Amino acid sequence: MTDWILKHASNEIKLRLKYFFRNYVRRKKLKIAIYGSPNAGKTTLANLILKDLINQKMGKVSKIPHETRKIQKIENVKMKTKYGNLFFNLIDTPGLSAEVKARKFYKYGIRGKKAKNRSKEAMEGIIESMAKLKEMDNIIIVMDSTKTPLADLNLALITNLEVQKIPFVIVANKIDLKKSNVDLIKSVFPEQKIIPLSAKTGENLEELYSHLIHNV
Ligand SMILES: Nc1nc2c(ncn2[C@@H]2O[C@H](COP(=O)(O)OP(=O)(O)OP(=O)(O)O)[C@@H](O)[C@H]2O)c(=O)[nH]1
Ligand SMILES: [Mg+2]
Repeated sequence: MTDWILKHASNEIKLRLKYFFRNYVRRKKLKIAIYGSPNAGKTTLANLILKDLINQKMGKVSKIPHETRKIQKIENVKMKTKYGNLFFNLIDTPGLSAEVKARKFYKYGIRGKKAKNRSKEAMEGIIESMAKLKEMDNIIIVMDSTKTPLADLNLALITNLEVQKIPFVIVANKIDLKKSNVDLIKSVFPEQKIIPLSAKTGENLEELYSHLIHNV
């Protein structure tokens, strides 16, 4: 029966069945997590999605890196689609970096014990995020399209996801800025699905939704 459906049903029917199965048969909630470099705009994107879908907020946004230092989660986010409702837990994670030196924060006026604590908390959060990667069903990798995508742990993250067979999509964020260079990200990751987007203005959010609807 399942084989017959897979062979003959249209994509629309397959998606309707998938959503029906997810919502009424399978109890486990889908986990969609946002990963990426510090300051890439992960929390801004999470806030945008949550505001749009359920009028909630994920957390604080700041120009100071490592603002998010603990994994944050909003459960039971509902996205209405023409195939049925898509329910998921949205997870925001600390910005990934191989090391977080306390002096990184000096230029933002954070010094001494405060800077040391911030760097310790950030490292703990990064380790926890990497350990939890395997629990996620789908990942949105946010990259700052005004910066080189080769910095930080983007490559390690993508390799890790490929090895663990966890589906992901790359969001090239901050396309509202003049310096944005989405082509650079495309040239570094030619095989990957890349969605240009502005988490600040909401530009192209629909493409991310469409990707999630068809791929989660
Ligand atoms: N112009 C512009 N600024 C953005 C955009 N997205 C985020 N920002 C800014 O980038 C900075 C970092 O945003 P966050 O959402 O805190 O970034 P994050 O990835 O969560 O950072 P960490 O939690 O520190 O890892 C803030 O000053 C945001 O206002 C965008 O699409 N366009
Ligand atoms: Mg954040």
